[in-house]
Amino acid sequence: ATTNSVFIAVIGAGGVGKCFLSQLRDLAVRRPSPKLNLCYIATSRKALYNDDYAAINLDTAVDALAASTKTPPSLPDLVTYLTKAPGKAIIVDNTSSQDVAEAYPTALKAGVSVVTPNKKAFSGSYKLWQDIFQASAASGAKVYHESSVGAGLPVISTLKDLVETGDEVTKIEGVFSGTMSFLFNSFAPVSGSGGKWSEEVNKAKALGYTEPDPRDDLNGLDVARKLTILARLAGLPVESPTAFPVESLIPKELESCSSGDEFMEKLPNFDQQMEERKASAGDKVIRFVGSIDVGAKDVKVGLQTFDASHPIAALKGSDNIISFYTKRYGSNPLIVQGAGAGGDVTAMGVTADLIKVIGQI
Ligand code: NHO
Repeated sequence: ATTNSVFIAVIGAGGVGKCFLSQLRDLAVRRPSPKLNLCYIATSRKALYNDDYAAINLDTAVDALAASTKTPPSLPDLVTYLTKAPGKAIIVDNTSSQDVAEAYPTALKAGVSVVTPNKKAFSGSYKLWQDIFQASAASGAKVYHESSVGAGLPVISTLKDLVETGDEVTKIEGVFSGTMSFLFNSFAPVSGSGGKWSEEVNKAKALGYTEPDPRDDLNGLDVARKLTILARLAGLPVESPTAFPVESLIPKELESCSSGDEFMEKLPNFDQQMEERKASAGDKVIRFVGSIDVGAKDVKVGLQTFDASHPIAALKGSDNIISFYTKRYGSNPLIVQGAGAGGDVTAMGVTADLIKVIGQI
């Protein structure tokens, strides 16, 4: 390894992680300098790394990891390992782990940059948020998390640009969940009758749209996390994703299920409840939306009804739509729209963040 190398540690090799690794392999070919050196890769059970930081082959990394007999070191030990690398180091966290998220301040303080689609760090306690950005400002290590909202869509970068250029964001609203978008677009389409609720939930999981546990999507928490992140970037010090009203679509009787699998098994028993909700909208359609009224400091998440002609009703697939109302844009909001979930589009946001970090460290 030479100093003209960037050392990359990938934590998490699931749906998003695998897509990221394949994008990283292509990026390494397109951008030979600095050399992108994958020096560490891990899942929750296994790790693969070389004590001398020799590059792990990007073509075979996933299989080599599966065959590895090493277990992951503790996060502080991983940070120590990375600080001794012969070049700048970047952690790419493709997990949804709270523990990994809580290690960001330690990594950043030590000069290790962080790139991630994991929402936990940015939507957890406000203190963790402050610790992360203070650590980054102190050391100069970078932290980017574009895919924590709207997958690869330019949502966070757009909001940051609006704020940093001195515009005044008054309201942000839209559909922030790829899973919820897919579910309502297929369960309650503008025309036609739509599928069974539980079957559509199964499809969303199989397509890689849901969180590792689909209950995190259906209880509204995933959207609440995204709104927490955007509200904080817009200047509201929201304490946590449970600090404002969030409507859950988990039937009361299933709140006590001990696993995601048990939940999915019992969900079909509640299809009728969802049919009734759909019917209660009459000529309109139901959609799961979120909004942030910056002036009123009001954040909320839940079901609303929309006319068939409304852009929110007309969304397709797993698309997100996010409208930014600002002083400059006046009554016609700046709108970002497109696929909001799935491995490849989420990994794209992670890879784009990685490219930004490489250009800055
Ligand atoms: P997986 O497939 O469960 O993979 C997680 C990996 O992390 C596994 O390899 C696991 O072994 C590893 N892991 C877990 N804990 C670990 C630990 N402590 N140490 C080491 N490894 C550990 O999850 P995904 O689907 O690949 O998701 C990965 C991350 O991307 C999550 O934080 C997720 O929130 C985030 N993300 C995913 C998506 C998506 O489309 N799949 C999106 C954004 C962010 O925009 C998307 C989105 O918001 C999806 C949302 N459900 C929606 O809108 O519907």
